[in-house]
Amino acid sequence: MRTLVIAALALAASLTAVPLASAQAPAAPVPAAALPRTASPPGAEAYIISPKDGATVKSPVVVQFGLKGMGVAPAGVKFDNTGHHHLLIDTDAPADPGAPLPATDKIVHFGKGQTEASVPLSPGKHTLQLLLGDQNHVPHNPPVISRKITITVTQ
Ligand SMILES: [Cu+2]
Repeated sequence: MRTLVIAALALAASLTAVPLASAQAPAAPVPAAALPRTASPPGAEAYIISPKDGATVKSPVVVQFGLKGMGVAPAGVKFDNTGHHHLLIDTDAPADPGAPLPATDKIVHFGKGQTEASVPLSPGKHTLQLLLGDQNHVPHNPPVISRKITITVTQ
């Protein structure tokens, strides 16, 4: 999978040709209400590679994040057509798509640009869904969100 992610990032980089200077984080925090939404390119898609929908797995669950048509970049880095993953655990995406995603037990940020996580889950059924966020943790417009999967965790 690493190869795919690198390829996607390289593709995004080659398509956009943004000068490196624009990759710097903003100097000061921007009030949430003033955060502009970042456009996602047509056809961009987030998906959970593993586990499969309906799978029965043991905790901790290794979740692999897939992304098509965009690249992965760490939080705080502004670069066209990139974002970082958020894993929604047993929850829906927040109703306001223009607000930065909170960090909670159910909304886990992967701000270093991780594409895989080991997630401890209690026994029973759980839902997992990926939602990409921009450098400010705000979902793109339109949102790049995966299908929600349901898994069963056993002891
Ligand atoms: Cu985030």
